[in-house]
Amino acid sequence: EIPAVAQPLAGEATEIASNINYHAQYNPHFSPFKFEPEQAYYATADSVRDRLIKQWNDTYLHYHKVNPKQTYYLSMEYLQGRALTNAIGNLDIQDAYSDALKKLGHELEEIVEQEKDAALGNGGLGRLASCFLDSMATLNLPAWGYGLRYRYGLFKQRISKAGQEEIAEDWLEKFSPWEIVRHDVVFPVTFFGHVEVLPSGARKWVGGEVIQAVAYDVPIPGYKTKNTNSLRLWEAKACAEDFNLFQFNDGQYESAAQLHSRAQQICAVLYPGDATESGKLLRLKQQFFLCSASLQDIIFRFKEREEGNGVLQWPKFPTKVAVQLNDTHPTLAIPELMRLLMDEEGLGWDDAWDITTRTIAYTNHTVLPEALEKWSQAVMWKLLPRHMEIIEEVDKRFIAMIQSTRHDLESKVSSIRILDHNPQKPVVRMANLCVVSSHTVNGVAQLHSDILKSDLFADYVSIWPTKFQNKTNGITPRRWLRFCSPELSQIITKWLKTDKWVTNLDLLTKLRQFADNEELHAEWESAKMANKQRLAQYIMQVTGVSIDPNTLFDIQVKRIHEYKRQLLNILGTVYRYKKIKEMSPSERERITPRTVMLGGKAFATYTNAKRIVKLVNDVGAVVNSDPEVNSYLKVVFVPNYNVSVAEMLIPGSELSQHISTAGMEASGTSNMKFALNGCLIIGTLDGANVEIREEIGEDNFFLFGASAEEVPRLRKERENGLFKPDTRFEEAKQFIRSGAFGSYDYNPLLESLEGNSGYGRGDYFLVGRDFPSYIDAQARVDEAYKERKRWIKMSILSTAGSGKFSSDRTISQYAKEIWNIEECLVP
Ligand code: DL6
Repeated sequence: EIPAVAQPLAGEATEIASNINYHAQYNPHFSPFKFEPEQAYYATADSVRDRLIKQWNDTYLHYHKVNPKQTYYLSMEYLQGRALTNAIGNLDIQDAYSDALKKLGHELEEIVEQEKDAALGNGGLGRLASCFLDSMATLNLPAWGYGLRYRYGLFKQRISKAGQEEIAEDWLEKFSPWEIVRHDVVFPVTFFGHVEVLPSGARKWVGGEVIQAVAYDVPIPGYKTKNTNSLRLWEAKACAEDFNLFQFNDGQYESAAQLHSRAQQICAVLYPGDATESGKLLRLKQQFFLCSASLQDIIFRFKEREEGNGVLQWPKFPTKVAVQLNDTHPTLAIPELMRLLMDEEGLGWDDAWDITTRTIAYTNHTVLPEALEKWSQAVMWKLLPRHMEIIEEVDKRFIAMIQSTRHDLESKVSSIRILDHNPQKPVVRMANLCVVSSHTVNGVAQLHSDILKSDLFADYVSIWPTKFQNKTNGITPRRWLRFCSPELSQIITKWLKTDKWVTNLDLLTKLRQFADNEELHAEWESAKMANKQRLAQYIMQVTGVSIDPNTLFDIQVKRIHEYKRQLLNILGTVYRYKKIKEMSPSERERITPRTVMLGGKAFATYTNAKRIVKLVNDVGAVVNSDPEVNSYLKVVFVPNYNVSVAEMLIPGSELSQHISTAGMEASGTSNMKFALNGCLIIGTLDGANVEIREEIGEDNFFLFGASAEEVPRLRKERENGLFKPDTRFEEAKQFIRSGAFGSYDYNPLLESLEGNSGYGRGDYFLVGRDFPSYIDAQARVDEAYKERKRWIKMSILSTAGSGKFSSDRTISQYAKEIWNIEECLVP
């Protein structure tokens, strides 16, 4: 029952309590006679949302009045996680809400757990987009996100005897209190059809299937500021006229609602499987749906804000609009902007091209060939005939430019042009289209940006030397320290005598002067221990495994992929287990006890990744029930890794593994979250690891493995039969093959690490090559952990050196160096 809030309660908390109470009574979704945690969550969220909506409206009106240049971030993915803690934290009303809920008989910590994660993304790329939104609002930048409102986000992972099972994640099962449906913001998006030539000679895309894009707005509050930006997610819907009442009444139910069901498919799932032709077509439809709806909306807003300034000046468009493509997924924004400007607004090619190329910028997030999108020309002609005409023209003009100005590159034309006319499989290379059509191209860590310039995009660099930039990724310090580890945050604030570090993360360097202070050491250790205990409870709850907070907590959590080398971790753990078994009791006395935790989702059709998940679980089952070993080593697979689980794991970590084959991880962002939380890193010189090590000092980083420069040579040597595996590596594989971890056939997985070359063989990711140096680095970790003072000092220095990795820094750089936008503070 809802307690009456009529008693004399003091101050803000009283008002909030009665507001929550009001929402509990009047929320039509729930019975007004119940006030269980779920109802309390929805009522609290509705109450917080009221405040957000006020700020969000004020922000919209202010931007409308000032009419500044505004950025639009186009991304197929956002990994928002939960919103409640973040919203009340950013609004700085945490204590008042906590008190109010107490008065109503609930604990805030318990209430926030009711919220389902909004997981509209796969991994780092989507979470980066969400961190960027937080920083854009915090920095008072006029900047919006655009995405899709997937009905089912990233799948829920369940672990059974067979390994990973995927279950649809119904984040909208009840409803999300954080979105505001905008029935007044709807745009038609066309697919298929054909191109007609009008009497004027102009070309027009006609016919086809028209689906409505309806806006759902998610308010994005900045930290301690009134500015509240938008994340606009598009939902697909068919019109009432498209429902064939005649057919329905005739009993033809499916064909009567055909377009409705086709519309529903578009936003049904994040990343539909694309092994089939229909799957590919659906994914392409999703991409175009995002691009077309967003650009129509952007153009509408541009016109609305320019109204009253006389004749519309189209060349002004790039001075009012910046569009950032988050990887190649929204590439179709390029031909769609061209089409809208030419076919709908009547501009000529040259003007439209000038506007497009001054508006659009592209971020590359991977050098992995399989992740560089290439779309079948045939599918594109069918779905988007007018866009293919435009892409052909861009390609033709690019080639003509090369032929007339760059004879030295003529032999390269076939590889740098946009269309690949390979008769077996003619495709459109989306990354090439992005590079040719964007004013700026950036990588996401210095090493990655250097590789883009020296390798993937080298020929373009010689054409446009100033087009390429680096913007090292960052993470929001609000979610990833201030809110997920309040204990550590309090200590930092106490020692720095200010909480300004939350928006000026460079201030953390001041912790260095206290790195040897015993009082700080004691406080630091006790905060870490509290986080470890909380994590141990969570692990017990979700896996039933009891872990000891006095052991070294060693964590690797990220998408499961062979290049990220979870296999290196588990082989190292298998080797450790075998060695412990062989030790005498007195030798065991010297062991540093460890709890190894791995977590992450494997793409549903990625067989080797799923085998890795199974292996970790099988190893865990044996090790954890071995009484000889389990006080020295435990192995846990943390199921269903997502943003909320990360918020639990990262503060409780002491060592984390970022061990990809050098040159393959564009940046990584969880490495930054761990370091910020005082966790030490064992890692390769890859992605942002390089810069993290520079910032926190090489003595505080456990480095191992080949460098990116060495990797091509090592692969060649291996192909030539010149690689001799270390006996320890052979021993670990042999132990698995012996059946020590069950009878599942791990041969196909282990064979991928053997032989000299071939598909799925030849150890492309150099696990065997890096294994010995990995084992040696782990031995250094064991020794360092025994020296408590040294370890705590390293931990403090990790946090102290993490200032650079705030997404506030990254976004300030995008704003100044790519978007040319400025703060627009809501008064
Ligand atoms: O830039 C965000 C994130 C990086 O931190 C990761 O290193 C990178 O793998 C990821 N890239 C992608 C793109 N597709 N793939 N693979 O997710 O971006």
